[in-house]
Amino acid sequence: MFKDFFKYYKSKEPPPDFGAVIDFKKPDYSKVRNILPDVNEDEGVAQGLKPIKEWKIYGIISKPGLIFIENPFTTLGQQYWITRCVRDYSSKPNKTNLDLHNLFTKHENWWDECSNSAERARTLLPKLRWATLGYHHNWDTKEYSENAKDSMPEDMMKLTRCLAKVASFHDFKAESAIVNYYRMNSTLSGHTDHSEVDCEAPLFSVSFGQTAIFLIGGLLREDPADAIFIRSGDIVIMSKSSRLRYHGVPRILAADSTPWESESSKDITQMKEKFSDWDRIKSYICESRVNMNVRQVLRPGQTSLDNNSP
Ligand SMILES: O=C(O)CCC(=O)C(=O)O
Repeated sequence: MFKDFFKYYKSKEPPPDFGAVIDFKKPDYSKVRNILPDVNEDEGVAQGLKPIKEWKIYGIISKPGLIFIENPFTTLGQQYWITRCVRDYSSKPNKTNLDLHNLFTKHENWWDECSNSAERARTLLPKLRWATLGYHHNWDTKEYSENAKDSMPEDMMKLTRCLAKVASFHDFKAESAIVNYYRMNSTLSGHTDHSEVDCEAPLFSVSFGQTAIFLIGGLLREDPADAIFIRSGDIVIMSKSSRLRYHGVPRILAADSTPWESESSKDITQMKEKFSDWDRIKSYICESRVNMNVRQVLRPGQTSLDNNSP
């Protein structure tokens, strides 16, 4: 049962044995296989990605349609996307879990408030749990609506279009995203993502910061699950017969490397010029994980939720 695996990996006392967790840094070819990219040319490659010929792409043999790309981002790319998630995607017009609590005036937002006062940061930083973008996911009804929709960020659309092409999905369009924010004690319980009209289109899950144990089960709660280490920059694509599998995050672990840290002083200068608050964002990510979960909502050619054709 999915929940037994969840409980096992969540447990602090006794701690779990991580020996069975799939680790793409040390691929076990009895369980995983290599996948070749569908496109090789880097023309139009999205912001912050290494040349495609350097990417390592895997599938899990028992989970057809589940694709894993091991961190294809450059150091500057990691810094760029971490900054977008922490500073930008957490603010308006996006919705967050903090909206209901009336914590800010019209002109305030979570990141600015955390940056302005160390005192306020202590209580506010851990409170952000999610932001929704594009078609806003409604957590109660689990339905999207034309009345709760904002534009998607161009950079996120471009990034996922590029990832989709590499994985042979040539007409993917990002129309909705959830950005998940995890602290070291956060979890995300088992669920399936089935609110989209088009559940044939793949779902892209891009993570940065601390490491997660990600559980991927079957189509039913009763099915067993595999555990995977997801590190900063790693991408999971859920497609085809894996699009509707149960999944969740029972545990966050301290990262064993920090691929968002620049080694060259040229990079550090470039980053400081681009993002003046990188030092604060870096402190946040040293004790957090962020995950961009990007979906297509409509069928290809469909222009609105109110119009079901074609
Ligand atoms: O954080 C993750 O890796 C998974 C997030 C997720 O499953 C979701 O947003 O539906």
